[in-house]
Amino acid sequence: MLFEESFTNFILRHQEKHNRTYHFLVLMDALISAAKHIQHYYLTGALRGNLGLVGEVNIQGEDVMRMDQIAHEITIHYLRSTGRVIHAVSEEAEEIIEMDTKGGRYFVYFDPLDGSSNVSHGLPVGFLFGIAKRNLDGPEDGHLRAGKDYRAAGMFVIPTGTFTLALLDSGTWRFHIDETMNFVKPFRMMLPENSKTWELSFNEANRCTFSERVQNWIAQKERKYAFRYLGALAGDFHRILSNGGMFMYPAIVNHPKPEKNRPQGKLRLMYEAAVVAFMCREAGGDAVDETGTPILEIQPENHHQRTALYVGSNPLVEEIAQILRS
Ligand code: FDP
Repeated sequence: MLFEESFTNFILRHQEKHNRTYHFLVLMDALISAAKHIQHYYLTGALRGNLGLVGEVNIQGEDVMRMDQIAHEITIHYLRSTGRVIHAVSEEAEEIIEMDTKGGRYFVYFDPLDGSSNVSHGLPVGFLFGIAKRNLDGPEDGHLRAGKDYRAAGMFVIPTGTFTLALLDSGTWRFHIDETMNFVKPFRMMLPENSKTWELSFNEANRCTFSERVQNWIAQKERKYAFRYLGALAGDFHRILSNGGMFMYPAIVNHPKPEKNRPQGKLRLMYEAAVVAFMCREAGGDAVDETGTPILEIQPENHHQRTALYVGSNPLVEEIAQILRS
């Protein structure tokens, strides 16, 4: 029989190697429990009629709760129970969620169910999270941290049973769920240098709404790379991490209905863009916004701030960044 190294063992070794406490282990255990719980709901959701829209009634005659709301509540439950989280920011909550403001050590920024257009089809969605740490040596310095100050960031692609975690200065690692529902087999992800497998991932339907220079850049590349788009950032970025290339959600600036323009971009900085940017950097890649500014350098001004995003293999991100900066 073949037994693979478990996630718990992997993190334990990591913490011991760096002389760290076990608090982080407790936090990770909570996030993993939340992800498994969400995955369970997701897998059985269609059967129970729970993947529908708010206002619908399921086959048990209960009001349908939106899957993203369920995922949010599950995550809050597990995070709160750790006693290690000061504040959480969730895509599903307008306000910052206060937890253990005295004893907590971590800030957690998360989107518990990303890629909502896939939900009613039962197709892959993401659970993305970034973790920052309280300033333990002095007065607290605020909860809105730039991605460069994250200690870790990760994503579950639900319900595929894959989990990817990046640890500050220690790489990006992928795990798979085994028959006992444990994440196992750490595998270090590095973006492939050979461009043969590279892909571009973006919503082609939006193409003519991008700035002219972005459209021109795409036109130069379209014969070179395959285009792929699942419509869930975690799933699309999962492919880019393995195959290389670039995921982008550019600013919408040329929409035929100007009120539909999104010059700030669509994705959320703290729990979407900075999370994948952090994982990408630890895997040898990079990420920038519409001005060519590194995503990890952007200091958020509010917790639901949006940004445009270009993330992936260095040569492509560098190329587009130069165009965006010019
Ligand atoms: P969604 O709005 O469907 O929840 O920010 C969320 C996100 O999904 C990403 O996961 C995804 O990459 C993108 O937005 C999809 O947006 P489009 O449907 O506009 O392509």
